[in-house]
Amino acid sequence: MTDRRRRAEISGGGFAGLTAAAALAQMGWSVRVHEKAPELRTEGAGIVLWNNSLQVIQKLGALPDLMSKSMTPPAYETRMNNVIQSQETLDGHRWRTLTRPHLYETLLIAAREAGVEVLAGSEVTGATAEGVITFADGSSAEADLIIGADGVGSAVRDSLGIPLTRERSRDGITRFLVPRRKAELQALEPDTEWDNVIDFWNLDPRVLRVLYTPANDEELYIALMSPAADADGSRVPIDLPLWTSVFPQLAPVLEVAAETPGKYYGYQTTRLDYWSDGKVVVIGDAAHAMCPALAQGAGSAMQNAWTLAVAATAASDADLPEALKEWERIERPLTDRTQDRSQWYADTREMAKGGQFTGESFEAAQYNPTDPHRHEVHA
Ligand code: FAD
Ligand code: 3HM
Repeated sequence: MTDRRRRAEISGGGFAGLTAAAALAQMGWSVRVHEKAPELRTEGAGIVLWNNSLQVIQKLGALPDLMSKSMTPPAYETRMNNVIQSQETLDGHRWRTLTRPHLYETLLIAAREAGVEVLAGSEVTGATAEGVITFADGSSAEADLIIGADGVGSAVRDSLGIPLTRERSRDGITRFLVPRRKAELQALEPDTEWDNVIDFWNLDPRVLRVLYTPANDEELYIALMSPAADADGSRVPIDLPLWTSVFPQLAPVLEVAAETPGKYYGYQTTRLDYWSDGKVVVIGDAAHAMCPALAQGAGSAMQNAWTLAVAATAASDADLPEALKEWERIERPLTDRTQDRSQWYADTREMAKGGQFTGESFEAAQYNPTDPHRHEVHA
């Protein structure tokens, strides 16, 4: 029997691509994911997820897997020069901290269980609005829907010539996964709750920040922030004497970070004129790379991957290009606001004041992209 299911080809097997793939396959599509890397694994260290992405993971049936190796810290604490500015418990709100490899595995399993074919070492060179995807080996394929989920340097986006702007920030970050070393930290600073997320800011006399995020019982995610212009602060391997002089209580974990390979990542925001062209649509960092301040890059990617799958499934083949435009019209404003807010935090470093989980800064974190009534206006 011929396969009459609609076919989706996805460029990029990151968080955006795998989420879209799992969702579409569960909704009845035949899906292939092309990942250019020779092996299926993720770079990076830890990640924070909020209600918007956790709702999507739940809908995919992957929540038990995700919960098995993640945690909800007792509070999100912010310090300035080691003085506590706020301790936000976020009671009643959903959030989890975890490692990137664990999120990646969770999504990969969900995608494969839904029947997605994930091809490593398959590089996409571009796509056409009419629905042809091309590969580095010279081959091509036709699809009813093509998704560019191929990150900030998206080949799919660039092959379509979608105009974009790129805004770079003065600060950047180096990320590490290290052992928790909780007993050693506790010995150095007994009154601290070392299960908290602790955002250690120092602005004066020098801008250096450590974001301390426990990811599970064994692993800790630490992100070391400094301006790109600070050669010693942004050096990798890290300048251990410098970092321990400013954060002596973190010495046990900074020592491990100093021996761990890493890469300094400069913050940037990418904004596109439009997200789709004919049968092709871009999602995730390919569409809306953002500063990490609100911890919403992957969250927004997964949220949009889900709503895109719902919108594409509801549309007929003939209506698909228009349905993609309508999806962008409805879903994009929140992502635009999230990008703007994250960029503002990166520019102003206002997060150092703490108390950030309110109002506009908490909007994306509370969003439920799986609620069919989410855009209804209530009188
Ligand atoms: P990517 O993760 O970049 O995946 C793209 C994939 O496509 C890659 O696997 C790549 O190899 C592949 N690819 C590229 N080109 C091709 C091609 N031509 N053909 C085939 N495959 C290709 N987000 C959060 O939600 N919470 C956080 O706590 C958080 N913290 C962050 C901290 C830092 C310091 C940074 C820099 C980002 C953070 N983010 C966070 C953002 C998050 O990492 C990204 O937004 C997210 O990973 C984007 O996912 P993606 O799938 O769109 O892109
Ligand atoms: C989780 C998280 N939050 C904020 C930043 C930042 O401001 O760089 C990075 C993160 O990984």
